[in-house]
Amino acid sequence: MLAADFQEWMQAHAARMESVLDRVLPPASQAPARLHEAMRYVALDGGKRVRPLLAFAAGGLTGADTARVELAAASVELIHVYSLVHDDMPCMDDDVLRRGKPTCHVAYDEATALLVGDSLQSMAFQVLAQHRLSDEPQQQLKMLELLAVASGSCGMAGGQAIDLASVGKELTLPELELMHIHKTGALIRAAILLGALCGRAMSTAEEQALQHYANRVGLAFQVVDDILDTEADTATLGKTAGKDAANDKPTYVSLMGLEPARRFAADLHAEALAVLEPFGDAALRLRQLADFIVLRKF
Ligand code: GRG
Repeated sequence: MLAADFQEWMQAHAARMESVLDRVLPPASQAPARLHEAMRYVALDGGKRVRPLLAFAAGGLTGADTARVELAAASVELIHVYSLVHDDMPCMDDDVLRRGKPTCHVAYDEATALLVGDSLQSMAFQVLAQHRLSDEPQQQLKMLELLAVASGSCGMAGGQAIDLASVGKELTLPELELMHIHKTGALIRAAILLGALCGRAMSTAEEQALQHYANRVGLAFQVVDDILDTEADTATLGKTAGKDAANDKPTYVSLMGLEPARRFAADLHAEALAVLEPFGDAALRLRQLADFIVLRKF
């Protein structure tokens, strides 16, 4: 059971993300209108906003100005939405439903979906570069580099390549973990680090602890995603359930079985909470987000 004040915090920050995205995305009336309308269709009014919430919580840890964190958080969400749009395309996962709505290439067309993803990706870096997000220019450059590495071939796009190559194959657990550390984990880690980097400089020990937390919640997110894919229904998920098995994709559930996968998620959760101990009360929201990631039903 999530605390009422945490639920309020999540709603308030998700609403804040919505208004920042609304502000940074070009209006649907601006030419090329169809492309801008489609970008707004996929980015607004949907999703759990887990990555932005993690960025806000990590920013809280370093006393960051929320007006800065919201832009860093938006840049990560823009990359995430681009990845969903491309992932749903016929050349990849070929899906028709995302966030409870027809996918971009279904609502528009394939060429538009490709351009929507490209444009959202560029916009993410535009947002990071256009505004002052840290008092230290070097720190801001580090943020740009972090997001670029996390989304590129050594991060999310690389993880997607491993994923596409693994269809119908037997992977070992370490191979599956490597895939997810890239595909899902890299962007979750970037969200947490970008949020924190908007604030005061961290000690090496603090940064290591935060990275450790990020790695554990990133993996827990994926294990739970695999469990939900087998257990939840399409209406609850807002995306097609049972896709992994239908596509013969290796998952934590297919490799370990349902109960061991649940125990693995619980172990990752416990480890994520343990590494936050030195931060004390300042890490409350990060702790609650770890709970949410593991307990969520969608
Ligand atoms: C196309 C370069 C490229 C990468 C795609 C992240 C990804 C790689 C594809 C998304 C497909 C997918 C189902 C991945 C597994 C876990 C995941 C990232 C789920 C979607 O994230 P949520 O649950 O989605 O945070 P919402 O809609 O809530 O934001």
